[in-house]
Amino acid sequence: MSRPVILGILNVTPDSFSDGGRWVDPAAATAHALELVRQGADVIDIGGESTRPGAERVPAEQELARVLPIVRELAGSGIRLSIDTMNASTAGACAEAGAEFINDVSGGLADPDMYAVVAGSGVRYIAMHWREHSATMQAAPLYTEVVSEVRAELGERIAGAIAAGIEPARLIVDPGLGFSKTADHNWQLLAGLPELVGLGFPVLVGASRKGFLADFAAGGTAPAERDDATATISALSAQAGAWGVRVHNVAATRRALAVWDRWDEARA
Ligand code: PMM
Repeated sequence: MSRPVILGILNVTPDSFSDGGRWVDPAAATAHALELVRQGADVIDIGGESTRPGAERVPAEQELARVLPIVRELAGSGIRLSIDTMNASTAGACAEAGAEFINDVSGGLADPDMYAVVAGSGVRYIAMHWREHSATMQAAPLYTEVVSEVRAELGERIAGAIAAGIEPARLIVDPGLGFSKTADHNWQLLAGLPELVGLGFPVLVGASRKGFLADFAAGGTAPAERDDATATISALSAQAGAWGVRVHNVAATRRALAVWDRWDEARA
């Protein structure tokens, strides 16, 4: 497949910035995941703890109680799953229940047991660039040269993961747009995607509906108004060599990637 993998977002949280509270009921969550797959999602990324700026932490047991029934149900239907968690205990239980990816926004910094659990489970690991927890992460994001610093810090996460026994072929990296970053930092990281691709690992891009896209909203101020801008970024990320995109509106990104794919095919 030449186009990037599409991870469809399913937040089973009461407080995520764009879809908080909508999919808390397991039946509604499962139905939404099936709809995202119908629209073209390759993988469903399930999160049980909000990481929006200012969010407080959720106990790991509560996070697991939110996601595990949905993981079991969807894995039973043969759907490929990613679990958005910073907790090794949640990662381990979900891997056992059939998840294929662990998506750790802290890149292993939040839980010292994460790398060992992933190493032992055989799942793929998405290491996102992160500096601190959501409660304080937007206080004063500081970089001299954001692309080279994010690249170097992701390199450190990769080295730590490999040292803990995770095979390199199982690793994916993510620049962590909006996590301890200003809008300018996000744009510089998008423009610098080829440099991150140059690390030699698949790169995932998570721009969907984030605040830095508010200037390009279709109409009002609701996060969903940023879906056109998100789909545009999906196509540009494909062009820059991204492995995958993590989005709320799968249908819009799927259409944008189909256009990109046709364009790319004509070049071959
Ligand atoms: N962003 C959010 C949550 N999880 N995971 C990865 N790998 N990359 C991201 O950019 C990312 C993430 C925050 O957004 P949400 O509230 O829409 O889930």
